[in-house]
Amino acid sequence: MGLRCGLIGLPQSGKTTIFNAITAAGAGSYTGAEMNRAVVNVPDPRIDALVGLYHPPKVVPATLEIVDIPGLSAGSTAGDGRGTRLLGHLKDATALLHVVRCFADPNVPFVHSTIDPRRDVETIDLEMMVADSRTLENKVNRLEKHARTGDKDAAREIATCHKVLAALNDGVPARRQGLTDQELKDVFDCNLVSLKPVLYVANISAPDDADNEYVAALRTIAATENAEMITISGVDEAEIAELDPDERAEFLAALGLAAPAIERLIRAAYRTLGLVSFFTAGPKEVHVWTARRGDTAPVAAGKIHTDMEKGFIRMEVIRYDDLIELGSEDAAVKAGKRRIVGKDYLIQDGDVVVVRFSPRH
Ligand SMILES: Nc1nc2c(ncn2[C@@H]2O[C@H](COP(=O)(O)OP(=O)(O)OP(=O)(O)O)[C@@H](O)[C@H]2O)c(=O)[nH]1
Ligand SMILES: [Mg+2]
Repeated sequence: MGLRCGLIGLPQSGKTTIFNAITAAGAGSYTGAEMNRAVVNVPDPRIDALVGLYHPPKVVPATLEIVDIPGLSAGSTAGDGRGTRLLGHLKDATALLHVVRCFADPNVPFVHSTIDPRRDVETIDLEMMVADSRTLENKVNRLEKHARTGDKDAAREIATCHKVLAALNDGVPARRQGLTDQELKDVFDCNLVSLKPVLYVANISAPDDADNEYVAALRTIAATENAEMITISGVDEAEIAELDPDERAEFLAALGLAAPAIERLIRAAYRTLGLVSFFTAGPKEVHVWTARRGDTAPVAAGKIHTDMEKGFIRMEVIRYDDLIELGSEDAAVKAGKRRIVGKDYLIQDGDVVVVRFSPRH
């Protein structure tokens, strides 16, 4: 399961600059008139340590797909506006990275003469809600004839659509409507953009500007909706991404940054989405897998192969820290650090696992 993030924000907020910083200007990226798309490996220092133990010929990191669309402006989703089409590129995104301009630089044009994160966030939310309203209305129109012939499911889905529509009209994005599991299922096929979890990205001019008043305003917005916010200096990070690894570490240190934007962003995105990484590791391959926090062992095993979920027998788990500290699987087993767990075990970030399953289940 690759993570897919869509960059969203006003024009000239710094999305493409951040896209370039994250994707190191293009490795495997596709650049079109209407969007940029790239797949990057998720950096994880634990991979190197595991490779150091097993020296496998193959290493498979987790991936992040990132999509960058041009900025939306107020009114751009009205009618069959361009904004609607642009948002269509984000339909399959798992999460949105909402880039908000938090730097005041008169030399960089902007749609407004002032910097105001609240106004900007509300503008983008509104565009998403307008687009979602139309999607829901279309669904209602489509289902009405079924409901008239007594289709109970159709009637329930219509009722849910009306409920979500009413809240959108009141200015509440779908992600903040507290929808029940059934309601989420009812609107699942709509791929509502305002339902997607948001990670706010404050684009600042320099890392030491991370405490400016705009960042503070955005942090408040993020806090009220229980979302995360990170600061990224788009221009600096784009420069960092172009350096070779040695120089990169030096440059980061000089800027007072602990990790490049991609690492901070990924960690925040994983927290936002409740994702954890677990590993399979051996002489043939080190492989990073992504599961949801709270997934049981069989569900996590199913990320590796559906047969492993269906025929799940047990999982053997060594914590990454124990494995590295003790230096080998054998040593970990001798130290009693390998646990045999069953169907109820909840997968943890950093588990190194072997799945035992019956293939002909
Ligand atoms: N001073 C300063 N300028 C920045 C920063 N980030 C981006 N810019 C500049 O802002 C301008 C717009 O940046 P883009 O990354 O193209 O913005 P965008 O959000 O992709 O814009 P659209 O694609 O038009 O929606 C460019 O000239 C960037 O060099 C920053 O952190 N500080
Ligand atoms: Mg752009």
